[in-house]
Amino acid sequence: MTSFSVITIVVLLIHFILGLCDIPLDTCTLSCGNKDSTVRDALVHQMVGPPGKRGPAGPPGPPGNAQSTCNCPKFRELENRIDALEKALVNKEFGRERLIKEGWTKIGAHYYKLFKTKLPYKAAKTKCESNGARLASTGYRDSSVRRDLVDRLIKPSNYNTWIGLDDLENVGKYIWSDGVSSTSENTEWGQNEPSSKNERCAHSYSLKNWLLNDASCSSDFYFLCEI
Ligand SMILES: [Ca+2]
Repeated sequence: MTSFSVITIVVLLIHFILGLCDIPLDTCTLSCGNKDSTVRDALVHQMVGPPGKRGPAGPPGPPGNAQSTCNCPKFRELENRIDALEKALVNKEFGRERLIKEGWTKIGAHYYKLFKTKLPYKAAKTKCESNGARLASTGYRDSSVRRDLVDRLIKPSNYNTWIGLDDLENVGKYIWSDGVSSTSENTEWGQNEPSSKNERCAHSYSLKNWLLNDASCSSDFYFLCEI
């Protein structure tokens, strides 16, 4: 075959292919810029027909990697904190019921119990601590709470009552039993009190309208505990 014949056949084939570019097909619009592939696709489409329906779902895949129920440290930390709060709440509720059953009274933010047992200051302090409490101090500095304590607990007993205030560590430097230093603003002494370096423990004094007096720590008085 001569080269002329070959060229002629190629030209005819190109014309034939170019002619297919204009064949309308339902699944594609032929583009002459992508002639070869679109012609091939069109021919395949006509020979094979349209795609069939989607087949049924395949079998389930293999199980994923086994891991703990929580793989998030922050979430675990929050879980632990919530558990701790729940336990604290239950303990607080239980503690409140126990205190009320044992005769403690809620005044202000704390619970109080007047022990009508006459003891010296240090023994009274120890007795409060054995009950998980301290001699009254934090609430006693609050004038409103103090008025309630005197009116509801101390005055009805009509007897001198130790509270938590002494200068046993340093003479003249009174410290409340919760560790707060006494000042003229947070301590309401009776008139002319404190009166003696030998009187180093404070009590609610019946003879001075239940204001504070420094007395000998060996005196036997009732005592007021605070939780
Ligand atoms: Ca005194």
